[in-house]
Amino acid sequence: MTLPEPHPLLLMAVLAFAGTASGCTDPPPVHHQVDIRDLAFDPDAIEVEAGDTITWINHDIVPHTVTGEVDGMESGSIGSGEAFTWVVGKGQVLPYLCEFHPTMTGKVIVR
Ligand SMILES: [Cu+2]
Repeated sequence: MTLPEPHPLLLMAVLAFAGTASGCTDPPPVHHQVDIRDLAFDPDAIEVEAGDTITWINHDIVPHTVTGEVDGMESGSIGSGEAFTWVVGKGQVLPYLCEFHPTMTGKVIVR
């Protein structure tokens, strides 16, 4: 005698439950993107989790920087068409600016 195949819907319910049960583990890191365009960061404020990564892409013809006060949040000059990626550390609100154009400001909000 063979066991009947489990109903596909039942299988999905079991998998969904297993997914909820393991919900206590940290979610996988998310990759975020900030576009630098027309002398501005877009979005200028971004909400992330520690461990996520953020890539700033410079779409302008002039170089920019991403300069913050926390470790490693210093891109140096990002030329036209270039990008800078940073792994989010701990902190609450991480303001940053462009050293070449200090009126260009943004902030990373770590949830
Ligand atoms: Cu700039």
